Amino acid sequence: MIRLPPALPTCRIVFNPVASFLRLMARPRTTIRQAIVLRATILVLASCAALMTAGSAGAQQTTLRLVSAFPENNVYVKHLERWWTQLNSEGKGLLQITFVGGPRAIPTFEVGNAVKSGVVDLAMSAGAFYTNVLPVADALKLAEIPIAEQRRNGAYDYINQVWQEKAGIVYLGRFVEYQPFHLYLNKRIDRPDLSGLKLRVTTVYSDIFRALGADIVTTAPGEVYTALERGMVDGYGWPIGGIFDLNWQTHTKYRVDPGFYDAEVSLLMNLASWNRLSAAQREFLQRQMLALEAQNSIWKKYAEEEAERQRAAGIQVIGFNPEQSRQFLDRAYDVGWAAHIKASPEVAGRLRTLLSVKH
Ligand code: 173
Repeated sequence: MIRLPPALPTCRIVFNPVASFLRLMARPRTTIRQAIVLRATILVLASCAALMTAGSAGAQQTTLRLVSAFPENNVYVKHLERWWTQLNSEGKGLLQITFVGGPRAIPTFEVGNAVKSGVVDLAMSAGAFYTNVLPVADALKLAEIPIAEQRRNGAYDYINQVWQEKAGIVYLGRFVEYQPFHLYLNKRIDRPDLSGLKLRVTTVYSDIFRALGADIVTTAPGEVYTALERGMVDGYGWPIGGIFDLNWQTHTKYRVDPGFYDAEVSLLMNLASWNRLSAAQREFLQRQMLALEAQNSIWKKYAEEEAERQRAAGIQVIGFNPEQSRQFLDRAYDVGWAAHIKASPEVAGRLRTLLSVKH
C-alpha cells in the first residue's frame, strides 16, 4: 500500500497551516503579532510542500499486502510463492509483495471482503470463495477457453469491467487452469445418482451435486479434513490435484470420473490500491502476471501426476459409461450456467457467450 509521507498527517493534525492562513487573511487588519504568525504559517506551508514532494519522489517503491484464500501448504500457494519471490527480486525499488498469510490471517470466505475494502491489496482466490461480494465470480469455473484466449476475445476486459464496477476489484489474471473438478467419495456409486449422499461443497459443485440428488454442506478447504475424519460427509468436491496437500487421501476411497468444469484460481487487487500505483508499477505488475499465466500449461502435467499419485495411494476410479458421462457433463454445464443466468441474466449471459466454445 502506498504510504503517505509522515510529514503530511503531522502537518494536518498538529497544526493546520492552510486553515490558519485563511483565518488570518479573512481578518480586516493585521497586527505585528499576526504578521509573525502569518510568516511562520507560510514557512510551515513551504516546508510541508517540500516534504510532500520529497515523500512522493521517495515513494517509488510500493509494497502490496497479499492474502490467500487457500491454506498455506496448498499447491496453488506454493506455486504463487515462487512467483512473488521472483517478482520481489526483480521489483526492488519499484514494487514488492508481502505475503500476509492464508485463512488464519483472513478466513477463506472473508477474502473477498478484505480485498474489496482494501484491508489487503492483493488476494489469491477462487471465484467460489467471494460469491458473498460478487456472486457471478463463481461462473469463471465454467470457462471452456484458456485465460490467454480470454484476453484476446474480450472476456478478460469484460470480467474486469464487471469486477471493478460491482466489487471494486481488479481481476489481474488467472494462474490455475487445466484442473478439472471431481467428486471424491467414501461410498460406492454405479451411476450419476448422488441421492442419499452428504457431500462437502462450495458453490462450484452445489448446483450439480444437488441436481443429482445429494445433500450438501459448504465448508472452506481448511475444514474438509475434519469433516471427513468425523464422518460428517460421504465425500467432497475438489480438483484433480491437491488432495494430498491436506492429507485427505487418508479418508478417500474413490474418485468419480469424468472431471467437470475447470478450477479457477486468480489474483485479485483492490481497485483503489491499483489506482494508487504509478504507470511503471502497473506495467511491471501486469508483465509479471502475464509471465505467470504463461506457465499455466504446467497444470496439465500436474493433473496427470496427481491422478497417478491417487492410484498409487489406493484411490479407486468410479467411471460412468460414455453416454452417462456425456449426459453428466452436459447437465453440469447447463445447471451451472442456469444458476448464474437466473441470478444475473445480463452479466452471466454475456460471460457465457465469451467463455464457452460453440458446440
Ligand atoms: O474449495 C473448493 O473445492 C473450491 O471451490 C475450489 C476452487 C478452485 C480450486 C480448488 C478448489
